[in-house]
Amino acid sequence: MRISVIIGHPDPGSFNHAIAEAAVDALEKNGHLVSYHDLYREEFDPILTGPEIPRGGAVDPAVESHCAEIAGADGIIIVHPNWWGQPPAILKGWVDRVMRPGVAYQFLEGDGGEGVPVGLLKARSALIFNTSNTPKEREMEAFGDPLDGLWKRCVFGLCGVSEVRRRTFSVVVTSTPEERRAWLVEVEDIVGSLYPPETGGEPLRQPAPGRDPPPTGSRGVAGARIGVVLGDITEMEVDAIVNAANPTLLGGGGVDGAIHEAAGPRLLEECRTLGGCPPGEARITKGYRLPAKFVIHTVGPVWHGGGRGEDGLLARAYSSSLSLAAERGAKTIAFPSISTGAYGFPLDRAARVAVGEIKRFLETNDTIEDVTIVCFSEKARGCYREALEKMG
Ligand code: AR6
Repeated sequence: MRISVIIGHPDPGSFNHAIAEAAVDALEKNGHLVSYHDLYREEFDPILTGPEIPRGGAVDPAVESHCAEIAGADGIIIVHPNWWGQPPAILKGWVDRVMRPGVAYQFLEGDGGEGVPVGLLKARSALIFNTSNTPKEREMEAFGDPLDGLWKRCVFGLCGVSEVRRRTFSVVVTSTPEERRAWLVEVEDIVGSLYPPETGGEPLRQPAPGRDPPPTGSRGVAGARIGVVLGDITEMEVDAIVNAANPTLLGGGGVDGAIHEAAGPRLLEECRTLGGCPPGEARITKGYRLPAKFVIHTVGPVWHGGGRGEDGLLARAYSSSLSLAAERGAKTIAFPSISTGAYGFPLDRAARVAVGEIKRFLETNDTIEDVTIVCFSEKARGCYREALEKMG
């Protein structure tokens, strides 16, 4: 399952972060694909602007990326402290901007917004972890636990998530290390019971079984320099690997999360200096702990049905990455299947766009000797092989 974990706490050493990390560990142990967002670390902008409000309004790419991830998540975990009976403003702003009409809910035909909306989130369950310095009895007596209604009814109930569990750990400020350790074990247990081990589905880690033999049939010179493998891109021994990032360039789930995890924290430090990247463009960093010398971060389009220039943007994500690789003298480069995970681009169409664009680039460029498309599932490998056979 794809699980989004969203944390809103300003201190990276906080107990909230320990909770989020324990949740991520439990999810990964059970084979789930985690999309992790530390909103303060990402410097998420919580301010919803006027033009953004209506359905179809102007949404900035960083928010659009969050929208795509949350719409595609099978489960959602939120971690935050109880401040004034509310989440920190940054998290409230995330709800304002990401739980949009058309993404998280919609009104029925003929309803101008006064009726009861229909929830659109795919996730069937959500889990909220809170920390508090108010004892439980006083919270109930004096304040009525406003966070419970906020998350269960106002947010997730309205957006169609039927099962919402919540656990508050209190009082954190006076807790002992033993208590906190026990709480973290409880976090793992709760997460494990709601999101048990994956059976079947797309495996997360697969051995790279080597390159497929070149497809048969007549192939041009450019096609001969393109290969398709099944494997994990973080293990590729090439000059540059490409990351399917989001416009913040500050990490995320899917292949982005895997690359940051394998490269280590210095990759994120360098990414912070880049100031983001719009869809269709690319930026380059060092590879740090990866076997690859460089990481090229590109941002593919979020799929909206094909009528919003998605093909063109996807093609540009490939060509921008290849140009940057060639500028830096990289001779071998590996791509993941950009936009086909959280961003929802149909696989067979993405494969045709990718192979077509890579081929076009190689026809006029001699620096790059070899391009490998690294697929994470048999299904993806089949689509890229087919595109290569038809176009190579
Ligand atoms: N190696 C190769 N391919 C992988 C790996 C891996 N280690 N892990 C996943 N894939 P996605 P997108 C495949 O969602 O659709 C991120 O959170 C995966 O099976 O990673 O471009 C970013 O921060 C799928 O086929 O990228 C953005 O917010 C493909 O990589 C957002 O997701 C791409 O899936 C970008 O979405």
